[in-house]
Amino acid sequence: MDFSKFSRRDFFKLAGAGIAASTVSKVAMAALPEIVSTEQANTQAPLHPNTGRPYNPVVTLNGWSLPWRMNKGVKEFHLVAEPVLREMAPGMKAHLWGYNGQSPGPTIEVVEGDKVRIFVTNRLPEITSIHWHGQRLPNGMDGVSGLNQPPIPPGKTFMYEFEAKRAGTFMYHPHADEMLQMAMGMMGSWVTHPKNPKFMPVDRDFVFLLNAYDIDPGSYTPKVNTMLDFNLWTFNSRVFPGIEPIVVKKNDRVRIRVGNLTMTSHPIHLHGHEFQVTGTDGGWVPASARWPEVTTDIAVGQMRAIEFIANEPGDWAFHCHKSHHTMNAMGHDVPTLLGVKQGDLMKKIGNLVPEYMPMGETGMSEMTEMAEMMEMPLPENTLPMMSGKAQFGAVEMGGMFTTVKVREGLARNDYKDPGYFNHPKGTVAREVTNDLPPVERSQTTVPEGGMEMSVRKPMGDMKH
Ligand SMILES: [Cu+2]
Repeated sequence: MDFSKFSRRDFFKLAGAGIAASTVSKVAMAALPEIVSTEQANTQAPLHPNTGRPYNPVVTLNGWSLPWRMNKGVKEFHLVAEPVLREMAPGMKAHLWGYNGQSPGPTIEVVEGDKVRIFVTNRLPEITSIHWHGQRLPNGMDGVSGLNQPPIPPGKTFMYEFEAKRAGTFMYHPHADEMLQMAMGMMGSWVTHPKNPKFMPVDRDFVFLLNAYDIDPGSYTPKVNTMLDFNLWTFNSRVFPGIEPIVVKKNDRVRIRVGNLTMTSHPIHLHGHEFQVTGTDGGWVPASARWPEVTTDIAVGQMRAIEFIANEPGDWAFHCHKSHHTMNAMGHDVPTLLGVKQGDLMKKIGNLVPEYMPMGETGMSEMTEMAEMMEMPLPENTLPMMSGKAQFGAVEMGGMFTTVKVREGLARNDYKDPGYFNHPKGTVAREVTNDLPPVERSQTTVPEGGMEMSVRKPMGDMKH
């Protein structure tokens, strides 16, 4: 296993930090799996297993997979619940809670039938627990604090043990002070690979979570009581243009697994290809029960795996189709002034209300330009509402938006951003000019003396 990219902190260092010291004796601490954590927010290379049974690893979008150790046939992981600093896109960082240095926490990958032991150390200022969303397990391992277990107090380490009985896509999240802890970013993906690596094979397998935050412009910490009016709609706690592209080789069979831990549904839409939903919360969908889609709605608490053959080269948009979810923080009380001549009205109001920002006269795109022209300063730690540039100009997106980049001839393990798509000549929409192909005009002519037509009026025989 390649640990070199992670910052390693052994348990004795943690004990030095004061929290773990009270929990278990040094002897017991030394017996726990090493804590591996990262501060990086970019997509890490897949973790190819070199212990345990073989499988084809997933790639976590803007995330990583947690290394484990084998202990007498049991796969042991160590999760640490703790405050983290997450870069949501260059220019904005958030104070979140997560696991092992990041939000979301690392992806946990196991194989169907694996015996799994997960140590959970609580470095939060309050109790927590972990629920293993979607799994078959003993009732006492389900993680609902109060119902299935006592909560994990701050500073303590608990142990979960179960067999990964069913292959599929799962999630993990706290089930103690759940609203607050999930609003703060505590969640992660879990993939149980099939026992037989030849079962439903794909060339590239991606996973990420849909999550959402309410962070006021100019601030760093999410508001935790928000129910619907979130202002940052994220893939794995990242917003466009901070979300990395999903890079695939032409003709690859691609799987993308998505779990939704927000408070609303997200119609996830892929451009340029049709896909099938091959996995749901309950497992794999038999081939005879799948149908083609270009958008699939993922409800709250659901997981979906979609699959397609990436046979159309290009930079294809992949996003939530709720248009507010492809925007970054904006005031929802922005007045609509489409068609209103604003002149220097804005400047005048701006003198009275410094943060006043109406919708533009011809649309919102204008606002981006206006803000740039007037050099309207954004508050500190705040991303533009719509941003991102590509080869043809501003993309004017934010939030839950990225691209699937399909390219010929990539190496099997190459996930690097290949840059912009090089369009074949004549395949880009363009302005109409004089070099249009000649029009074939109809040869029909009107006979001399005009044409006789009979017209039948609807309800013509009614007398008035
Ligand atoms: Cu959405």
